Amino acid sequence: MTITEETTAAAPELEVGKARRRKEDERLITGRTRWTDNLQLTGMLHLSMVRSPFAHATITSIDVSAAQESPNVVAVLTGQDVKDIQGSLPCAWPVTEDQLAPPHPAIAVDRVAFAGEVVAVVIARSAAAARDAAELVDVDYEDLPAVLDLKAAAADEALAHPDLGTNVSATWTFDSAEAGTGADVEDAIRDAEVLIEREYRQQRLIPAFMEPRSTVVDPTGEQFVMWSATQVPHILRLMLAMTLGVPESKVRVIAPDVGGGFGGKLQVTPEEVITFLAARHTGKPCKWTETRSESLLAAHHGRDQWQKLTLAARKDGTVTGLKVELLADMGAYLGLVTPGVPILGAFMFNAIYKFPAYHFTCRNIFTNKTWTDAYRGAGRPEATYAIERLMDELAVEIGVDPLEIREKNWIKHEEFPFTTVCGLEYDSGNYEAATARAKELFGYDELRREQQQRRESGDPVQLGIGISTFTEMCGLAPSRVLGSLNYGAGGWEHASVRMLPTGKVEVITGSSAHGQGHETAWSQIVADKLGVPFEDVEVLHGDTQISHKGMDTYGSRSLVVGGQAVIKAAEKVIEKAKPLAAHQLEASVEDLEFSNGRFQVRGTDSGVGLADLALATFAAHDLPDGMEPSLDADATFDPVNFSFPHGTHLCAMEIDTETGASRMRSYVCVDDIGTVVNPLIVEGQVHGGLVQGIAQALWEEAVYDENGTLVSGSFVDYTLPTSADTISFVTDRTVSPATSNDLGAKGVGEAGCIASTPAVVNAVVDAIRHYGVNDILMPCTPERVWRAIQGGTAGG
Ligand code: MCN
Repeated sequence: MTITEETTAAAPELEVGKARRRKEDERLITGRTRWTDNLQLTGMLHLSMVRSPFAHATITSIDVSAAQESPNVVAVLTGQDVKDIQGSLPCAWPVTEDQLAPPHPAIAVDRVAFAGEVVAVVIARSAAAARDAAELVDVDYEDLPAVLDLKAAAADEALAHPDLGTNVSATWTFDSAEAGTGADVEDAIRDAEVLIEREYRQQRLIPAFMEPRSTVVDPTGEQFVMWSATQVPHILRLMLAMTLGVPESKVRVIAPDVGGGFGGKLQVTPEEVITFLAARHTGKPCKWTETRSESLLAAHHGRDQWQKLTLAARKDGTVTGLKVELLADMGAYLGLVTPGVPILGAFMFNAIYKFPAYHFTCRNIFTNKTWTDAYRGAGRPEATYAIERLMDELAVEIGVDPLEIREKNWIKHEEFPFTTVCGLEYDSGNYEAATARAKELFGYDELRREQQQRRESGDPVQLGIGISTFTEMCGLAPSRVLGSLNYGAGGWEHASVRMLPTGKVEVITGSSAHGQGHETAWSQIVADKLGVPFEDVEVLHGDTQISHKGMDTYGSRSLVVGGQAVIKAAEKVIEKAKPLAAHQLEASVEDLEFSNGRFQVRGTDSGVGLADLALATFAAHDLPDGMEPSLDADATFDPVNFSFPHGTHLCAMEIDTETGASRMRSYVCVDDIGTVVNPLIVEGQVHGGLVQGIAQALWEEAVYDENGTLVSGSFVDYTLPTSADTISFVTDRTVSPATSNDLGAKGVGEAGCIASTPAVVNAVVDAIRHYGVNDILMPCTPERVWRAIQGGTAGG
């Protein structure tokens, strides 16, 4: 899809639908912005963390004397020094009543549970001095048995936290028969004519955001002011207050421009707490910025699951049930939403299909590795991968085209709204339309013919076609649903819209964009709603003092929840202005209509603009009795449902069977995200998501050695793709409007990432299935593919 500002306005008079270039890009692209690490405050001190090289060890002694005497060092703090004040880092999602969780001190006190855990912090007058002195901190460790392998950990072969007595943090189940949302899966398995049993692995991934984490805390005023490269300034403020016992009113958190997060900055990090403690200890502003190696090692990781799956079906391809047994690697600690990530996936294994029986069990397991938490899609890519891989396997088993098997089982267009076997109500969708369009753009039938020819001629380069007809639940989330899942916070979002005396508009949003372009999209929404020029809208966010309420940005929630809050606030502004307009026009409010920024007396040419009313409100000389002199309004919106974007992704992969090398030949995706506010932003979101999902399929993996050392600790070994590794994607959209917000929009921030991984792996497997291959472990490296061809195994 080629999108330009000029050509794509669906309705040129409206802002929503226009491919506006992002307001924020000029400052971001030219560097004329302030990242946290650019901040220089008078007398500022710098921190360097001393980290454990051991995966599991007792700290027998720490000698900080040499570091303390090093030039320009102000202080060195160990866990012992702060053990009474550092609290335990928060986990906001106890998924079960009896969930086990070890205390999680920001600085380890007497034991470390993963390589990279902070054992001391050096505070110095320069970053270089801090780094040099950190080298001089002398820590003695006594090695403890470390448990690194997820299956070994699940069997308690060694304990990540001996005091807990087990590595199992929690076991969470959902059963459709018990929940009353469907039939009994054991019956479905017993009666199955076809059973597909598979075990898939979700490798460990690293969010690898562009801007490393950075935090500055200034304790010198009336408040502690924290700047942090975070996705969640509001949640961070609350959690800091709760963890450290500081009143919330004494903490202000500012997320300036943030260079990406992908879930990796949805966290209250040890380093943020330590920077806070250091500032409190020294009474001086303190800064910590991580190196890229620290980021890969110690910022939370994502995915890392084993999935055991049993799919029951009839011979005609009708799926009758699915049983999912997960092992999910928590790593060493529970971060903000660690235990909830696999649980989010629980509701998505049925995807777009309407089978009647479903059982899900997840065991959350501790290991001595960096803890896992949200990474783009969080739970939903894992589920989508499993079901979309299984649908291919079922198609092969009964000998039909994989698109046909999907069509047989998916929810038909006329069946919406549809309540799934998990009890979710999908409000809208059209899988037929998206698939038909994708097939056409892809040239599905021709590619299948070519595939056949290559097979028959024994071409060393084989062609595979991969399909992913995905959906996902996003727009986190109705607060009641979050409550029913034990999540510790709501899913609402807050917004304020302020008419300034000059007629310009200030929008304050509780969402906290870190690359998603909310300033532009919110301006488009408000421009339409209030009838003001796009350029006249200023969007403020990411500062708890300015946007005092908010739930921040993750779970592709900002447009469908935060954007809707903005709409509600703008509507309130219009309602507030109406009596003043009536007063000025000497008409009754019932006779007024509002459009294009003006109140008009129906059937006359008498009217007044919102800008004039804003000035009149400011002067307040002649307001109707009882009207407050303000055209500002607040709204807090709690959605009634998630939004359910979907799409059909088709991928063609060429595999050199002699070397195992793969080449992407084409990738087509037709996504349905309801109404689109800004097609250009959406295109960027889809592209970015696709690349991340494809990277999981082909390139990325966090690898530990047998001692628990992160081997893929730099970008040499953690192989992030570059633009040279990807191809031009063909994108298009269908539109089934959502019913849970006025725009009819569905989230898009994670869609590409959720959909693309199974499309690519399905294509790789499809290309070499005739060699007896039915799975390849991700990432499907040339070596794994080659081994699979040789041995017909998953390619180890
Ligand atoms: N949008 C639109 N029309 C729609 C849906 C969305 O125009 N129908 C626009 C929105 O207005 C917004 C953008 O697309 O500008 C993304 O919207 P949304 O789907 O609501 O997602 P969020 O803004 O809540 O962003 C979160 C999402 C997540 S969960 C991850 S992870 C992710 C992602 O966004 N991380 C990102 N995209 C990212 N993009 C960048 N550059 N950096 C990250 O860290």
